[in-house]
Amino acid sequence: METETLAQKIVDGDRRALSRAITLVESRRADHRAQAAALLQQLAQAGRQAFRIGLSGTPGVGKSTFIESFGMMLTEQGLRVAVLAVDPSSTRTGGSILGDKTRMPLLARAPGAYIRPSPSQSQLGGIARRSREAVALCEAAGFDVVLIETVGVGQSETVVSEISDLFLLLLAPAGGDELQGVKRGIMERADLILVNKADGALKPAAMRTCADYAGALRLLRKRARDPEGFPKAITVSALENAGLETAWDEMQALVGWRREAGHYDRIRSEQARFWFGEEVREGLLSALDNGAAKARMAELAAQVVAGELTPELAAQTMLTGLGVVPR
Ligand SMILES: Nc1nc2c(ncn2[C@@H]2O[C@H](COP(=O)(O)OP(=O)(O)OP(=O)(O)O)[C@@H](O)[C@H]2O)c(=O)[nH]1
Ligand SMILES: [Mg+2]
Repeated sequence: METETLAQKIVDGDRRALSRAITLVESRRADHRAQAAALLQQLAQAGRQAFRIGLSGTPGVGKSTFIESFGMMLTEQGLRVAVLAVDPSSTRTGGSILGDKTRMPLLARAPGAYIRPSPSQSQLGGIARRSREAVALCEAAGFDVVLIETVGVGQSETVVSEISDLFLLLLAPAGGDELQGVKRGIMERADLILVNKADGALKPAAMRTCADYAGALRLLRKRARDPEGFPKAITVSALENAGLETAWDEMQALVGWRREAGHYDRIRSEQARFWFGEEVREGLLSALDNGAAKARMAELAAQVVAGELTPELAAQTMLTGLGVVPR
């Protein structure tokens, strides 16, 4: 399909065109990459913005349940919601978003919602780019809210927080009073901590965990992007739909403040700059990832091993061949 036609259909809200475009940005083929880049440039002109919400949490914490309940609440308010997943491992079973469609039976059928299954095999760098581009496509398609889910295993949180306006960290009630080994780097990225499962017998533990995290958040270095009182920790129950309105109010309050204070646009610009750099770095690495480049590397490496070339000169020869270092 022509890029212009595809772009127009996406802007008009055609779901099949959107799915097709996401498949396009997931492709590694050079001609697909070129078409994807042209498509995204064209769609950027539409200037549409969604509220991008990143969501992370360890397996079993209730991400799918939360997205189902929270997503339904938003669609019932008339908002259009897209759900994307950043799945850092292809070997993961059970929690894959395909399985998630069955964990989100209501949202999967809601007319205002769109759930995109995550691609199966991939490397993290590739995932980052695809997720970011898929978010841009959903924005152009007119979704009001884009939820980007990832399982909490480390690196994928960086990816998700760098494509989100707001980063949610979902936690489960802890047994004791110890913090759940959440890495400092992840805590520092959180805008709102939701302690889930605050219901039934788990409620007291959830309240304690929430208080512990509220305390831990106060010890973090203050960020320019936050108003007084943020980042904050609150309890929710995705299962019983408790606290979800409050959570949504907090999210809107935070992002509303950031918009007024100029942080919203600044954060988005910084993210764009970050991804530009990543894209260039990734492009340089992928220039090494083909048969001809690998053969040339092997050839030069053999000369280095044989003592015919120094590592420095061999590297320079390689880079000159790639056009990275001038002749
Ligand atoms: N009591 C209680 N249980 C919940 C709540 N939310 C989720 N659960 C349960 O916790 C279990 C895991 O929920 P999921 O939503 O699948 O968790 P997840 O984070 O998506 O898990 P993965 O996809 O494997 O990473 C399920 O048995 C849910 O029913 C809640 O608010 N309260
Ligand atoms: Mg899940």
